[in-house]
Amino acid sequence: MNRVDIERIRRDFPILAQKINGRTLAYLDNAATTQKPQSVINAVKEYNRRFNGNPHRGIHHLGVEATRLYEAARMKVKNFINADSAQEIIFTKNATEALNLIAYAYGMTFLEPGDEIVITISEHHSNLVCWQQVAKAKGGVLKYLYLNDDYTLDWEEVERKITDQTKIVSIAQMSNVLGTIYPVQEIAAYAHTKGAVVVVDAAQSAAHMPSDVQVLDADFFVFSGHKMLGPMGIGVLYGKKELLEMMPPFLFGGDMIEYVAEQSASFAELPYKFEAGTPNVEGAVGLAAAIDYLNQIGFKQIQAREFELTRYALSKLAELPYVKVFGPTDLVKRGPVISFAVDGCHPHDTASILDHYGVAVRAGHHCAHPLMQFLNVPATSRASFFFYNTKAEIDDLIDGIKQVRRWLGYGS
Ligand code: C6P
Repeated sequence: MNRVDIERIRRDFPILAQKINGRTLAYLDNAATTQKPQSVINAVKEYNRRFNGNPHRGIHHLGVEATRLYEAARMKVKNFINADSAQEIIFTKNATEALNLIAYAYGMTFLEPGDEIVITISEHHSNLVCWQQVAKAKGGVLKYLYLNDDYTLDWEEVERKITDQTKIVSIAQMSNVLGTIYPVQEIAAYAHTKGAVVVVDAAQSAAHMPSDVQVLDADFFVFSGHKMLGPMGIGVLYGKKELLEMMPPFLFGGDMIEYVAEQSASFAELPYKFEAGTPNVEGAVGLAAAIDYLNQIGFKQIQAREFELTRYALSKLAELPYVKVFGPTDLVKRGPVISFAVDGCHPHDTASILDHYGVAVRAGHHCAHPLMQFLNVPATSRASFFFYNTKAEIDDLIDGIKQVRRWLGYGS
């Protein structure tokens, strides 16, 4: 991607051109949520202007159009992750709801006392607390894969923790704190030899690398639209058909039933069995437009650009002796998420002073308390990039960090 390309791309994202505190925004909080291109904004607007209706119910024109667009979005998601069938694509509110759906409908149904669930110590609370609940309710055991000093996973740890007792392995493909990319394909292959099902939390990875659920052999795969250029309030649960068919519904109500009698009900076929109530059609339409945009740029370009931005940021941060980075230095093992600490500065002070300079980063525990305990820090600051970011924005981050030190009374 050359300079002309990136300028053209940035023009697609109107929000990036604005000034914050008198300075051009450097939006480096893409792991929290990504910005939307004009095509996504337009798709949602157009849907509401011309096509809004309640899908799967209306005989009238708008109901039919809403159904057509909603199902077209499902097909687009199916192709995006190379699922075998659109029946395996369930729309949810977000990755969190998708993980809860698996925990309730699969975990609470099929786990037995003594069964084990394995996750990594870096999991987001959305992929952690629900498994704690399942383990508690069913008398199971929640086990953690701990990390090496370089913030990656040791294969011996995988072999030690995933055993014949393991029934569920649930792992983020990319850590939202460390940026570590975990070898989920290899872990899935190993977990399957032990008879476990494998859940891949792709909330952080879906926008940054190609997804192929068949190559990964993931049993479940979840992500959120808003972290991949789409709207908030729409997410995806992929599940292998035979597993989804075994599972009871998670929510009950309209659209998920086949027939209801006074004392009993039968349930709709997949995917509708898991989509109770009026769905977020405008969200699905926006997500479809986001997938079009990502495909048009292509993951080859996205990955090459993010690799270069991450390499540049890590090398610049390494020049600051008072900055510690939490995450792999090996660029092949990580994505564009960099957590760091500035010596002598609380992460919240760092983030709010950076905001003063127009640099948006996140600070806090990043919904990963057990990881913070493992790292022995209360919180970190975090910069996260997307293909529309520039080296100039990373320079703003570095200059901003130098200002943070000055504001807090350090020479440099
Ligand atoms: N992480 C972050 O700033 P939702 O909120 O459902 O869209 O995504 C939940 C989630 C699940 N797994 C991972 C790995 C995540 O990073 C997230 C969301 C955001 O890191 C918000 S806390």
